[in-house]
Amino acid sequence: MKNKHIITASILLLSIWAISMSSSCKPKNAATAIVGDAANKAYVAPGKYDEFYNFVSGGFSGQLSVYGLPSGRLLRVIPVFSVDPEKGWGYSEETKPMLNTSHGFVPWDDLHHTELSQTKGEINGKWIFVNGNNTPRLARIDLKTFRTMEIIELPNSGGNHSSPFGTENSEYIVAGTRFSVPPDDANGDVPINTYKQNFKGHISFVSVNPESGEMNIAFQLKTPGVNFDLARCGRDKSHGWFFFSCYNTEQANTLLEVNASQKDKDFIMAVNWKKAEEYIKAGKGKTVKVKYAHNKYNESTQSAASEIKNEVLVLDVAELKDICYMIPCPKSPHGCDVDPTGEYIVGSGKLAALIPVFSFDKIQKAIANKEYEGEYEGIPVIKYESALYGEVKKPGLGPLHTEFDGKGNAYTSFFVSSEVVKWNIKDLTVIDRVPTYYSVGHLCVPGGNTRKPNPKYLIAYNKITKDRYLPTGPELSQSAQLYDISGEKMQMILDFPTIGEPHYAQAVSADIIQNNGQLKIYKIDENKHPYAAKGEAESKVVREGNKVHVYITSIRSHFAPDNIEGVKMGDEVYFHVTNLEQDWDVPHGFAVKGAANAELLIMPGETTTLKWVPDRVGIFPIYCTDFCSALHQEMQGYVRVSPAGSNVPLTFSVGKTTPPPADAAAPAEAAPKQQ
Ligand SMILES: [Cu+2]
Repeated sequence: MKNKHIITASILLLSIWAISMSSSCKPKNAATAIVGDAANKAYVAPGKYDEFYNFVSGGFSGQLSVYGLPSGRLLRVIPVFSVDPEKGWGYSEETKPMLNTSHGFVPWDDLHHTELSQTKGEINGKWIFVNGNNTPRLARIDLKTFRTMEIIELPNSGGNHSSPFGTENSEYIVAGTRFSVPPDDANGDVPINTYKQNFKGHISFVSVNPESGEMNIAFQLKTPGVNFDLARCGRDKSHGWFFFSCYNTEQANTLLEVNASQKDKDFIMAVNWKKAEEYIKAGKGKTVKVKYAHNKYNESTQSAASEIKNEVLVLDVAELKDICYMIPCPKSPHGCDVDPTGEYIVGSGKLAALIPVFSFDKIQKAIANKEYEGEYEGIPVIKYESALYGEVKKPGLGPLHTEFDGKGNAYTSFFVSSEVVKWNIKDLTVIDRVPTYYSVGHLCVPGGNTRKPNPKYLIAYNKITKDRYLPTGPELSQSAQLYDISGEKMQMILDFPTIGEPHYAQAVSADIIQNNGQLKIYKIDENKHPYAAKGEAESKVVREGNKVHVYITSIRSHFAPDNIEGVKMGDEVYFHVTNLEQDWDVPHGFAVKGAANAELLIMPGETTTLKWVPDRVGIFPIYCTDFCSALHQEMQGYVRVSPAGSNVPLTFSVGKTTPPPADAAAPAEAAPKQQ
């Protein structure tokens, strides 16, 4: 049986890899991989800036990290889908709504891919979009502030892997479900083995406002129930199209490692999104009842709000025949990458030993001439040979993902054979190969998925580290490797550890980010936060029932007020901390003993709120957590908590030292009993 042979071959490939990894982890040339002038090439002298920003997905950390290249210096971790006590993300009252979903507060996700916003197929430095692969979400980060500004949940989706990939002017960010599931408006209480009848895929086209960046689910495509893996937009001549890699076209519902590897070929799905837009305009979209959260951070009030939405427009691609076309692609394709000219589409079958390269012109011709080999659930399947430009023969084992240098070369990662292979797109010949340490996933060339790559470096994001760093117990940090690709041959120049598990990452020339209007402070007179105290004179403590609002300011090196009395058991205390500083890089922190959340980190001119419910009577210190001045250690205060029903008046002060009242040492029993 052919299928059986293929499975056996696939398992064999993986076994060979497993044996080679366990018996001789270190390839022979590992020790000598870094040679000659490599150290100089990656060295960025103290005080000098890096040439590129590298935005690296954090995988199961749920966050995005930012590195400088070529130094590999970690510049920032941007919290997105996971709570982050360092910055109070998801802990402050202002940011909690950002993590709201139709399931309620979801404080974690699995962030796989990045998409820098583009204009005319080039990176514009405005925003970076990232995906949440678990509870399907898309996020937008503003590159003026390096902060998450918007998160939108995706209905009708069981995961969100094929995401967030954008069109050439960021008209849309697309998000294809990884797991097909019954649509949200269908009865989902069905036997799992009715996958073929009941499970459907959905791809969301999320529009992006070119001025504000605000996202909106413009429409979804309802597709056959398959797993969508990765995607790329058409470029230049193929602008208007989108290409998605699909696996599990077998529609298996169990043991996918075997059952989703049955077919010799899965598909790349080509989508004519301009055609889909026409259908939407012509009213062919069907409004479907769903439930999803749309969370936005308002920079003026410095607060987020979450809205639950209930409808989405859906186009059924099996009914509207000329939106989608399937292109057979060997086997279980991961990467589906379009070259800078928009003519070549590179498929990367995880279990294949060749790289198919498809031609956009040939695909168009095949559609015009109906060169089909049949249909897949109502979608025409273009003949493999009719779409194929050619195959790169014996490039390596397990191609995963391809980036481009804009000089006619492609760089493909090979997970199984642990290497990066450089090959020529036109003649499909291999030019160079270098080992990775070990088992590389995605690659990144700055601008490598745009019309104009900046091909100085290539970074490999590896899944396995083994012996690269000092041992740290059972878990080793994942590793990235930096290669100089400015010459004919690739040269490894640096290893650097990463946070979480990086999947896709992107890099951009530093001047594009530096010159995008970077924000240095929030102007205090533009602060529209409802609980801001824009000067110490506005600081106060106000009781509303059992809610105590503390309008507290911070400036080097004290809080105002710093003595608060009259809080009682049963109160909810809200510390609204306004940082009065108006200098770059002078945040203050805020923490209170026993708070069941995190600290706050408040930027100059910003107001942020910490909720605290005291659990006992006593004196509670508050202090600044971010070393802000020589007298930072003195930046502290006290809150007195009295029993419920106590008659201690609500008072607040700073700098006031009154003589001790006569009852200062009054025994506890003099106060009303604690309840
Ligand atoms: Cu401070």
